Amino acid sequence: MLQQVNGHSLGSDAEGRASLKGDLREFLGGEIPLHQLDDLTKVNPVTLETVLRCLQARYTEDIFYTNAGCTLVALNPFKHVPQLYAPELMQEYHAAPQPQKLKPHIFTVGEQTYRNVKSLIEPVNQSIVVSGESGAGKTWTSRCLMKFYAVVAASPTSCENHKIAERIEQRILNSNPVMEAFGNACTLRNSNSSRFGKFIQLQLNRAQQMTGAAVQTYLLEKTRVACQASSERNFHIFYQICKGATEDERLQWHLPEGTAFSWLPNPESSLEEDCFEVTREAMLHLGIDTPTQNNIFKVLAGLLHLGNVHFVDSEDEALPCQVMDDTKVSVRTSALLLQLPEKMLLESMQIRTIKAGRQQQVFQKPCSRAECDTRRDCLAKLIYARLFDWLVSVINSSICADSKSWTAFIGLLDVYGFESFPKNSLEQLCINYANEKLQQHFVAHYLRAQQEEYEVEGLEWSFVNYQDNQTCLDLLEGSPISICSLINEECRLNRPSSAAQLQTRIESTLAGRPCLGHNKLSREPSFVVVHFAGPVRYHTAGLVEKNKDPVPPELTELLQQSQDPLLTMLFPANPEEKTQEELSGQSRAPALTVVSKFKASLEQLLQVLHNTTPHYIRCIKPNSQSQPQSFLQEEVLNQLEACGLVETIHISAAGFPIRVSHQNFMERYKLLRRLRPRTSSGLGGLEPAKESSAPLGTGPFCGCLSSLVSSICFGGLCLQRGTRQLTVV
Ligand code: AOV
Ligand code: MG
Repeated sequence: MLQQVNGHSLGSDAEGRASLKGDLREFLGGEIPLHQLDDLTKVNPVTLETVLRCLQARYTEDIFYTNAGCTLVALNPFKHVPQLYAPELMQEYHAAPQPQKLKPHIFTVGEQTYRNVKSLIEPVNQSIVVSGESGAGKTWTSRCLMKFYAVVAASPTSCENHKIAERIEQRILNSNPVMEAFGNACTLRNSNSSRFGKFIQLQLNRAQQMTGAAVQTYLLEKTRVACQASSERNFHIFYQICKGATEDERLQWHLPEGTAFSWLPNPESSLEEDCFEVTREAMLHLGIDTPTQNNIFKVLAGLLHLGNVHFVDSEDEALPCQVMDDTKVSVRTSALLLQLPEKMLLESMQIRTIKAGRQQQVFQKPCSRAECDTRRDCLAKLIYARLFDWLVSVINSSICADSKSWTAFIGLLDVYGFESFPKNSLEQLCINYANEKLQQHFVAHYLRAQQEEYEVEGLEWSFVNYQDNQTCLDLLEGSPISICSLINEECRLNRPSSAAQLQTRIESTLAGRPCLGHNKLSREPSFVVVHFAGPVRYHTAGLVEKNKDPVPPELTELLQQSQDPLLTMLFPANPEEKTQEELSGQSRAPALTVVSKFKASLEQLLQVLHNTTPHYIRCIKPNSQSQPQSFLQEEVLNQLEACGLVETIHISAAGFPIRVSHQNFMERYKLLRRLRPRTSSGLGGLEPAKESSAPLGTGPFCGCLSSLVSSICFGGLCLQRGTRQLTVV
């Protein structure tokens, strides 16, 4: 791999590091040490190799942020660097006349975004898209940005309409530990991996104070509640309860110390499970009082006991499978904690009810052992997913501002990063599909649209080629036939299809598609997709069933019988609006599949992003062992290649970093119309012939302007392009 980069061998990691110092001179004529290059557009020549070496030189010097034209590259330090996120530093970036002149930092992006909101004409919504593979540092970065805005955009008033009158920023920050406790888990790639996507809108008023926020979440990986891959763990909150509960709570929740739970694998200590107090405190601040919290934890303890229920095949096929003797107590405890009739709980797992005929006659059929297990898991997923959604809605009602009190928002996007595990299923397919969509957004917005705009503006421009991921998206979601459509069709046809059949269907129907990889090595039925970030093998076993995500109506009916206050609220007996699951269990209309729902929610998200000014932060994981001071060239190289960083730098280096619409420019710089330039750089072109008739951002005026101006210092009225500098005092 390394040998292929521009024909150079990059050598081993150690060699690379040793030769770095010498190489600095080679690249830069011996003038600036490589680690001091704050912007990768200044690396000369711009190649994967030079970019990699510059990043490595900086990493070795503990410099973790580097500009790459329009994007910021954030290397994960894998160690605490408290001074990098100190409130004083936030203030420094906030107060700087030109924050982009300070050292590259996520606070530069934060501050620029913040200033951009304030336009002369209309406030402009902004978004920051944080991307990178699993464990690269997206959630960390979003959290730090939220803290930044909490400092620089602090609202002077506290929120009175809440039981705890306190600053809104603090409540917004409190949403993080709660959502991470319930939605993050330890995976092979990241010990605090987000298992849901999140888009948070920080709402600002005209005075640019944060008055509220709204969180939108995407597809929680609920299967994790009942099934964890080997060496992985369940959601943090379960470990937090088991470790953090007091003696009294242990008694109430039936969690005697040392109890082994099937759904709590790998209980060895981790930092996240020590956070029970932090989670509880944050919940309290968000308006979830202690009795409600205790209710939540009691229900979660009920789920843990449910996971300990195991079935054995019955000798008589006409009889339902029986509960293993030594797990009968778990049924009792679970029923007690979930406040369900024990017999009904058990039967809902053991017996399937079928309605048939015109009269909708009810038949009962005993379930096989596998079916009993599936129904038990389904019950847990159903409760956990509803609980998570409810928590998000409580958080929203606690932090969301009245629509009249804000005029623009800054959106922070933190989704699960690209993943490839030894076994990948529908969860990874959805996660990687989301990452493809975001990459496409970047490509469309930056790499393609920007170059097309230069062309339209009539600017001299030699097109920079870039890797488009459209072919992969066509394979995943394109019409009429794609992987998603084939999986959906299997669900719709509702026919028994084996994992091998699905593999054959995908491979034969989509044969020849460039991103469908060769699938020779696997013994298990699977298919390979060559994503922009690398090839991933998806196992087809259980894929269709996961996509259907069926909820037997008996399970919802069971939960509607619960006497538990929380479950009564989550599963009302007479819901005003039937949920998707309930409808799917009761009507004959084809239910929406997981993939279809996810696709629709992603499209909505992209629509929101399209209507904002986007900013990009690329998080890079320097090594897959999450170790500090280790920069593995090949691993970084793969990430740089995948995200098209070199192309981005080329376009940024040759392009125009700031584009101002005709109207905005004239508004701000109308003074210039009457001034003659001091140099003979031909500023006569600034005089617009037909100022009002030109559409915003286009027309001869803007073209001429763009060719004159490669950077505009708004504060100091200074226009410059390369050596032809024009200063207006
Ligand atoms: P992710 O969000 O990108 O992965 P995280 O933000 O959870 O990754 O980062 C992974 C881990 O790296 C964190 O738990 C920290 O230990 C460490 N880390 C990241 N950024 C920093 C930083 N700036 N300073 C110090 N440590 C850091 V995933 O959620 O898995 O896609 O689904
Ligand atoms: Mg994350």
